[in-house]
Amino acid sequence: MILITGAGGQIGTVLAKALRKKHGADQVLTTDIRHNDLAGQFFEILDVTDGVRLLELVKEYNITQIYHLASILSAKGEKHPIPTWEINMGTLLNVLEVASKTGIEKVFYPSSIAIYGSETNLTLGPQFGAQLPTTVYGISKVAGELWCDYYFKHFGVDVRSVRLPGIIGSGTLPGGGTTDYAVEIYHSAVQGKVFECYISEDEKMPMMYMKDAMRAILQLMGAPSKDIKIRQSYNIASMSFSPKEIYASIKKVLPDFELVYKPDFRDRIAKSWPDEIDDSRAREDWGWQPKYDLDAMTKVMLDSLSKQYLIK
Ligand code: AKB
Repeated sequence: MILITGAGGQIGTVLAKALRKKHGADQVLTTDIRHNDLAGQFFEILDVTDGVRLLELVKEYNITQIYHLASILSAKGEKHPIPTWEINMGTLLNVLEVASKTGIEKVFYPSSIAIYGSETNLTLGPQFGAQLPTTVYGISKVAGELWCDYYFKHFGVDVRSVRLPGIIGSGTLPGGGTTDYAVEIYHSAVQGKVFECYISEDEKMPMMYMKDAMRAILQLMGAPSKDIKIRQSYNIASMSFSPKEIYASIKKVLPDFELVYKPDFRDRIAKSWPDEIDDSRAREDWGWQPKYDLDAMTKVMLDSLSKQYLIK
């Protein structure tokens, strides 16, 4: 059975659905610190900082794979640096420790484009090197990647990871991230509201449509172990755009949509990240290939959200 931590979040809710479809609803145990409507047939409250409880659940449900999504993201992390470090690192170490003690077959760990930092002044983030993050979240992801590699080399834990860009989907809203504007903008557009954008107009960040992100995670986790040659984390890329570009893409469909720029501290975080990342190793090693570009994503996001808001 598969255990997902942080399953009530933006990625967790969609991943739980995808894993249920692939492996069967009775093969997925979702966990989170609070109950969620999309929790599914098997759900347990779990604060992953509690390693004893995690171990109990792994034994009780005969868990063979863990997808560890619970984490505090970049913007929220800057408001609570020490708790963010404790939560992000403590939970990962509990997962890796339990995996090594119980013979879990595979672990998935999402890293992030936040591992890069402004000192490196990058346009294209490379697969290796140049990891000088300026946020606590980014520091925790760099350290987390190294711990994954360590547990693979020293204890044989088959842990796999991708550095996720901003993920955009029409389901559960993201919370506490720097890239969240790229989801919120679509909600404002379909509701006919003026969007206040906290990122400056030309600031590009790497982004990805949720369906592509799901394919990447499932493809990585399904690949033969010998093909996973990088055990820190793989860069995966799809599209990269600025607020001005996503605004223009939405205006092609909704010409009356309006936006005002009010950059805040999140703009500084965005500026510390590269515009794009080099994902050639993921393409070579396990065949990664994105499908959606900005206009294709805009179309599906606007279609899907228009239906959701009509129902509400
Ligand atoms: C964030 O903005 O913090 C996340 C991320 C890029 O990891 N979406």
